[in-house]
Amino acid sequence: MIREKKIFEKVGIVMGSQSDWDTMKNAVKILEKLSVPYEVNIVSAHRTPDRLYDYGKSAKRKGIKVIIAGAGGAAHLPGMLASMTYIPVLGVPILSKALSGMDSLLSIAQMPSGIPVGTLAIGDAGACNAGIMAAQILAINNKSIEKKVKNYRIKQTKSVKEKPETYIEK
Ligand code: RP5
Repeated sequence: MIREKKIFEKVGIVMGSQSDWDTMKNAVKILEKLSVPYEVNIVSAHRTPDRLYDYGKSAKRKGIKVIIAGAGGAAHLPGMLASMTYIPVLGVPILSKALSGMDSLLSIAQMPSGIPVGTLAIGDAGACNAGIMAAQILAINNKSIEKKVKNYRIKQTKSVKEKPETYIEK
């Protein structure tokens, strides 16, 4: 019998500000559902550059396998973290007030060649999908996470009704 190796792996969720938490908690919710270990921190590329550096340089040592970074406006956090580590970084553009998240989206997506950030959708859907994608990445080497992801998808498919509620067929 091949026993699965006990790996102390987790997802690192970071956000530029407390104000991003409402969005980023959607990543936490899905990781909880999929029983994926995670840690959460506020790290601002502009307001706490030393914390950003320390986080990027220590992430691997702490067992972080994927980073989910949410930021809004001049959203440099995901890209700067990606520049400091080989761990894959998933970027979540926060729905900013001034430009409806387009500023966040473009500043996360438009990385120079050589330093990738996997950019998700703006806002809640992006944070949720970043959580699922992080779980899918960990699932490559972890059968129990793979099973959780598969079950989640099966349940989701089953939950979609064929006809809309209150619609009366003629
Ligand atoms: C970014 O600036 C944060 O990611 C946040 O989305 C945005 C605004 O931050 P606050 O002024 O609300 O703290 O760094």
